[in-house]
Amino acid sequence: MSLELFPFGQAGERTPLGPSAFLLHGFVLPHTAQLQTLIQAITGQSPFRNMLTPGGYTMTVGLTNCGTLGWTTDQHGYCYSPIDPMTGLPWPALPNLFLTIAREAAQTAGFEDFVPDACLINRYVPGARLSLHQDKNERDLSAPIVSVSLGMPAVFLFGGHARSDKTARVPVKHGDVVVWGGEDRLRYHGVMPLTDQPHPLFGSERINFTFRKVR
Ligand code: MD3
Ligand code: FE
Repeated sequence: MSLELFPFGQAGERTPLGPSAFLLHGFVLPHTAQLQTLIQAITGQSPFRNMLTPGGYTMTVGLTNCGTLGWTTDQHGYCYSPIDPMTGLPWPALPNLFLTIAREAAQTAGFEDFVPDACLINRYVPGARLSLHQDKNERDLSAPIVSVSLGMPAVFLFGGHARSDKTARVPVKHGDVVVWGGEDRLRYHGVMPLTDQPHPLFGSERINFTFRKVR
Protein backbone atom coordinates (compact mmCIF):
# COMPACT_ATOMS: atom_id res chain seq x y z
CA MET A 1 0.00 0.00 0.00
CA SER A 2 1.50 3.33 -1.04
CA LEU A 3 0.62 6.90 -0.26
CA GLU A 4 1.35 9.59 -2.87
CA LEU A 5 2.93 12.76 -1.50
CA PHE A 6 2.92 14.81 -4.75
CA PRO A 7 6.16 16.66 -4.02
CA PHE A 8 6.47 18.01 -7.59
CA GLY A 9 8.08 21.29 -6.57
CA GLN A 10 9.84 23.95 -8.60
CA ALA A 11 13.58 24.53 -8.24
CA GLY A 12 14.10 26.51 -5.02
CA GLU A 13 11.11 25.02 -3.22
CA ARG A 14 11.35 22.93 -0.06
CA THR A 15 8.87 20.10 0.47
CA PRO A 16 8.64 18.61 3.99
CA LEU A 17 8.62 14.80 3.92
CA GLY A 18 8.51 14.40 7.71
CA PRO A 19 9.10 16.46 10.87
CA SER A 20 12.88 16.56 10.16
CA ALA A 21 13.07 15.53 6.49
CA PHE A 22 12.98 17.86 3.49
CA LEU A 23 13.17 17.61 -0.29
CA LEU A 24 15.09 20.62 -1.66
CA HIS A 25 14.00 20.87 -5.28
CA GLY A 26 16.81 21.62 -7.75
CA PHE A 27 19.18 22.58 -4.93
CA VAL A 28 22.36 21.56 -6.86
CA LEU A 29 21.16 22.44 -10.38
CA PRO A 30 23.78 25.24 -10.73
CA HIS A 31 26.56 22.72 -10.01
CA THR A 32 25.61 19.53 -11.87
CA ALA A 33 28.28 19.74 -14.61
CA GLN A 34 31.02 20.34 -12.03
CA LEU A 35 29.67 17.51 -9.86
CA GLN A 36 29.80 15.18 -12.88
CA THR A 37 33.46 16.09 -13.50
CA LEU A 38 34.32 15.46 -9.83
CA ILE A 39 32.52 12.10 -9.86
CA GLN A 40 34.48 11.07 -12.96
CA ALA A 41 37.74 11.88 -11.13
CA ILE A 42 36.62 9.88 -8.06
CA THR A 43 35.55 6.84 -10.07
CA GLY A 44 38.82 6.97 -12.06
CA GLN A 45 40.54 6.22 -8.73
CA SER A 46 37.91 4.03 -7.03
CA PRO A 47 35.59 2.60 -9.72
CA PHE A 48 31.92 1.70 -9.25
CA ARG A 49 31.53 -1.98 -8.41
CA ASN A 50 28.59 -4.28 -7.66
CA MET A 51 29.16 -5.48 -4.10
CA LEU A 52 27.97 -8.71 -2.49
CA THR A 53 25.50 -8.54 0.42
CA PRO A 54 25.78 -10.74 3.54
CA GLY A 55 22.67 -12.51 2.21
CA GLY A 56 24.65 -13.60 -0.87
CA TYR A 57 23.07 -11.24 -3.43
CA THR A 58 25.02 -9.03 -5.82
CA MET A 59 23.68 -5.49 -5.54
CA THR A 60 22.08 -4.09 -8.72
CA VAL A 61 23.38 -0.65 -7.70
CA GLY A 62 27.10 0.06 -8.32
CA LEU A 63 28.91 1.67 -5.36
CA THR A 64 31.98 3.69 -4.58
CA ASN A 65 32.90 6.25 -1.90
CA CYS A 66 34.92 9.34 -1.17
CA GLY A 67 35.93 10.78 2.18
CA THR A 68 37.81 9.42 5.20
CA LEU A 69 35.47 6.44 5.48
CA GLY A 70 33.61 4.43 2.86
CA TRP A 71 30.66 2.05 3.23
CA THR A 72 31.30 -1.47 2.01
CA THR A 73 29.54 -4.82 2.09
CA ASP A 74 30.65 -8.38 1.41
CA GLN A 75 29.53 -11.89 2.39
CA HIS A 76 30.67 -11.21 5.99
CA GLY A 77 28.64 -8.02 6.58
CA TYR A 78 28.57 -4.24 6.26
CA CYS A 79 31.20 -1.84 7.53
CA TYR A 80 32.78 1.58 7.11
CA SER A 81 36.43 1.30 6.10
CA PRO A 82 39.20 3.88 5.49
CA ILE A 83 40.56 1.66 2.67
CA ASP A 84 38.91 0.76 -0.64
CA PRO A 85 39.05 -3.08 -0.65
CA MET A 86 39.28 -3.04 -4.48
CA THR A 87 42.41 -0.85 -4.71
CA GLY A 88 43.92 -1.33 -1.24
CA LEU A 89 44.25 2.49 -1.09
CA PRO A 90 42.36 5.17 0.88
CA TRP A 91 39.13 6.35 -0.73
CA PRO A 92 39.46 9.57 -2.81
CA ALA A 93 39.18 12.76 -0.74
CA LEU A 94 35.86 14.63 -0.37
CA PRO A 95 36.04 17.57 -2.82
CA ASN A 96 35.41 21.03 -1.31
CA LEU A 97 32.29 21.52 -3.46
CA PHE A 98 30.80 18.34 -1.94
CA LEU A 99 31.48 19.60 1.59
CA THR A 100 29.94 22.99 0.82
CA ILE A 101 26.81 21.46 -0.72
CA ALA A 102 26.39 19.07 2.21
CA ARG A 103 26.70 21.87 4.77
CA GLU A 104 24.39 24.28 2.95
CA ALA A 105 21.72 21.66 2.27
CA ALA A 106 21.76 20.53 5.91
CA GLN A 107 21.52 24.15 7.06
CA THR A 108 18.52 24.76 4.76
CA ALA A 109 16.81 21.85 6.51
CA GLY A 110 17.65 23.20 9.98
CA PHE A 111 20.85 21.27 10.79
CA GLU A 112 23.76 23.61 11.56
CA ASP A 113 27.46 22.81 11.11
CA PHE A 114 27.10 19.49 9.28
CA VAL A 115 30.59 18.15 8.45
CA PRO A 116 30.38 14.68 6.83
CA ASP A 117 33.30 12.25 6.92
CA ALA A 118 31.84 9.79 4.39
CA CYS A 119 30.15 10.01 1.01
CA LEU A 120 28.62 6.89 -0.52
CA ILE A 121 28.11 7.20 -4.28
CA ASN A 122 25.52 4.94 -5.92
CA ARG A 123 25.17 4.33 -9.66
CA TYR A 124 21.83 3.09 -11.03
CA VAL A 125 21.18 1.74 -14.54
CA PRO A 126 17.67 0.83 -15.78
CA GLY A 127 16.23 -1.95 -13.59
CA ALA A 128 18.55 -1.24 -10.64
CA ARG A 129 16.83 -0.83 -7.27
CA LEU A 130 17.52 -0.54 -3.57
CA SER A 131 15.33 -2.60 -1.27
CA LEU A 132 13.90 -1.19 1.98
CA HIS A 133 16.58 -0.66 4.62
CA GLN A 134 17.67 1.62 7.46
CA ASP A 135 20.98 3.53 7.49
CA LYS A 136 22.23 2.63 10.96
CA ASN A 137 25.92 1.74 10.51
CA GLU A 138 26.88 5.32 11.46
CA ARG A 139 28.04 5.81 15.05
CA ASP A 140 26.72 9.39 15.15
CA LEU A 141 22.96 9.16 14.60
CA SER A 142 22.42 12.78 15.72
CA ALA A 143 23.80 14.07 12.39
CA PRO A 144 21.51 14.19 9.35
CA ILE A 145 22.09 12.41 6.03
CA VAL A 146 22.13 14.51 2.85
CA SER A 147 21.30 12.82 -0.47
CA VAL A 148 21.96 14.36 -3.92
CA SER A 149 20.30 12.98 -7.09
CA LEU A 150 21.77 13.40 -10.58
CA GLY A 151 20.76 12.05 -14.00
CA MET A 152 17.65 9.91 -14.54
CA PRO A 153 14.67 10.41 -12.21
CA ALA A 154 13.79 7.88 -9.51
CA VAL A 155 11.07 7.14 -6.97
CA PHE A 156 12.15 6.96 -3.32
CA LEU A 157 10.22 4.73 -0.97
CA PHE A 158 9.86 6.55 2.33
CA GLY A 159 8.67 4.30 5.14
CA GLY A 160 8.36 4.33 8.91
CA HIS A 161 10.33 2.86 11.78
CA ALA A 162 9.17 -0.72 11.12
CA ARG A 163 9.83 -2.51 7.84
CA SER A 164 6.12 -3.30 7.53
CA ASP A 165 5.01 0.35 7.88
CA LYS A 166 3.20 1.94 4.95
CA THR A 167 5.57 3.61 2.45
CA ALA A 168 5.17 6.92 0.61
CA ARG A 169 6.51 7.28 -2.93
CA VAL A 170 8.59 10.39 -3.46
CA PRO A 171 9.71 11.24 -7.02
CA VAL A 172 13.23 12.74 -7.18
CA LYS A 173 14.78 14.46 -10.18
CA HIS A 174 18.17 15.56 -11.44
CA GLY A 175 19.47 18.26 -9.09
CA ASP A 176 17.22 17.44 -6.12
CA VAL A 177 18.58 17.08 -2.58
CA VAL A 178 16.93 15.27 0.34
CA VAL A 179 17.95 15.90 3.95
CA TRP A 180 16.72 13.77 6.79
CA GLY A 181 17.68 13.74 10.45
CA GLY A 182 16.17 13.87 13.91
CA GLU A 183 13.20 11.59 14.33
CA ASP A 184 13.25 10.75 10.59
CA ARG A 185 16.88 9.58 10.60
CA LEU A 186 16.12 5.87 11.07
CA ARG A 187 13.14 5.54 8.76
CA TYR A 188 13.09 2.60 6.36
CA HIS A 189 13.69 3.71 2.78
CA GLY A 190 14.53 2.38 -0.65
CA VAL A 191 14.51 3.14 -4.36
CA MET A 192 12.03 1.66 -6.88
CA PRO A 193 13.48 -0.13 -9.94
CA LEU A 194 14.73 2.55 -12.33
CA THR A 195 12.96 3.01 -15.65
CA ASP A 196 14.94 4.09 -18.71
CA GLN A 197 14.37 7.83 -19.26
CA PRO A 198 17.76 8.96 -20.62
CA HIS A 199 19.07 12.26 -19.27
CA PRO A 200 20.83 14.83 -21.53
CA LEU A 201 23.97 15.00 -19.35
CA PHE A 202 24.02 11.51 -17.73
CA GLY A 203 22.42 9.25 -20.36
CA SER A 204 20.79 6.05 -18.99
CA GLU A 205 22.33 6.51 -15.56
CA ARG A 206 21.32 7.84 -12.18
CA ILE A 207 23.94 8.89 -9.64
CA ASN A 208 23.04 9.41 -5.99
CA PHE A 209 25.45 10.47 -3.33
CA THR A 210 24.75 10.46 0.37
CA PHE A 211 26.80 12.45 2.86
CA ARG A 212 27.10 10.90 6.30
CA LYS A 213 28.80 11.64 9.58
CA VAL A 214 29.99 8.24 10.72
CA ARG A 215 32.35 9.10 13.61
C1 MD3 B 1 16.42 7.86 4.83
N1 MD3 B 1 20.56 5.71 -1.14
O1 MD3 B 1 22.74 4.62 -0.10
S1 MD3 B 1 18.79 8.03 0.15
C2 MD3 B 1 21.70 4.54 0.59
O2 MD3 B 1 18.94 6.99 -4.00
C3 MD3 B 1 20.43 5.07 0.02
O3 MD3 B 1 20.68 5.73 -3.72
C4 MD3 B 1 19.47 6.36 -1.80
O4 MD3 B 1 19.42 4.92 0.61
C5 MD3 B 1 19.70 6.37 -3.28
O5 MD3 B 1 21.68 4.07 1.74
C6 MD3 B 1 19.40 7.78 -1.38
C7 MD3 B 1 17.05 7.82 -0.04
C8 MD3 B 1 16.21 8.01 1.16
C9 MD3 B 1 14.90 8.30 1.02
C10 MD3 B 1 14.10 8.47 2.12
C11 MD3 B 1 14.59 8.34 3.42
C12 MD3 B 1 16.71 7.87 2.42
C13 MD3 B 1 15.91 8.02 3.56
C14 MD3 B 1 13.81 8.49 4.55
C15 MD3 B 1 14.32 8.35 5.81
C16 MD3 B 1 15.64 8.04 5.96
FE1 FE C 1 19.89 4.30 2.69
